[in-house]
Amino acid sequence: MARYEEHPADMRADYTIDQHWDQYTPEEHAMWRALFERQSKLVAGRACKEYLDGLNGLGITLDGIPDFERVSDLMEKRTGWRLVTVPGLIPEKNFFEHLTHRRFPVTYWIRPPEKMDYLQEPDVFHDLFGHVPLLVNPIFADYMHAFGEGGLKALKLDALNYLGRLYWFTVEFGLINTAEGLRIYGSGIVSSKTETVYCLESPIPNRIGYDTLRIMRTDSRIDALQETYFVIDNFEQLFEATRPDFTPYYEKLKTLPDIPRGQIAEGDIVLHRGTGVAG
Ligand code: HBI
Ligand code: FE
Repeated sequence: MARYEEHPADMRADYTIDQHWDQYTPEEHAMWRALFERQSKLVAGRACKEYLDGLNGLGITLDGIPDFERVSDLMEKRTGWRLVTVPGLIPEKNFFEHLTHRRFPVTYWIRPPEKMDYLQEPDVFHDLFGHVPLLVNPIFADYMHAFGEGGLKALKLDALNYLGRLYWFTVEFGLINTAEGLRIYGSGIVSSKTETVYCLESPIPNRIGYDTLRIMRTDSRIDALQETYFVIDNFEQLFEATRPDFTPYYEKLKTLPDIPRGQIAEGDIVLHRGTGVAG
């Protein structure tokens, strides 16, 4: 994308830049439409109701890459959240600081065609289609705000690895039990073609009941389908679980070994014992 690379000096001290919505090319809008068309079909019947409700009514549509200011105006009315534009992954401290001010950082660039099915770093589709819809659910919006506060505390306690896992196994790869069956709320899943189906239908991964301490001990990989998913019963459970100060958790965790990715541990609430990673 020309504009940010042409003007890196545009980046402000808080790592934000301007979106320059009018400078997206027809090819970039076409990539958005291809991703939106494919993913919105896949999440129907698989993503939770709260996510699907959020996806409608925010100006995140098939038309093309949305204007972040327009989406922000609609979000702000609902839960006080706005979007800020960033060039990509930003330092943890700045990321968490934005969350504490109900600002969600969204990458401005979109993936190239050769990376349509998978990319490591979040692009505008992952952030907007994946993260933003749940930010208009009041409880999840409060969870994300609390996460920012918790993140800044974890940085001070040198416990970011533990908190990062909680973010990974809830915000990015979380599942939720509903009356209609298991559903998705994790952003990394809903923005991924393969994982949207795999996480619910494959016998390979473990599916374990939510447990904060257990999650913070669980090793994960960022470049493969998850081998373990954690399941909540509702968003209140998630918000309540993250109310307490985690300092005592971090102390206890220092005495406990990590739990390998695909392993079932003692005390797990096993909802599905995976057949183990293929191959
Ligand atoms: N930066 N732009 C951006 N988006 C993220 O999701 C993000 C980040 N920096 C750090 C970070 N996430 C992680 O530390 C959190 O997932 C915990
Ligand atoms: Fe993400």
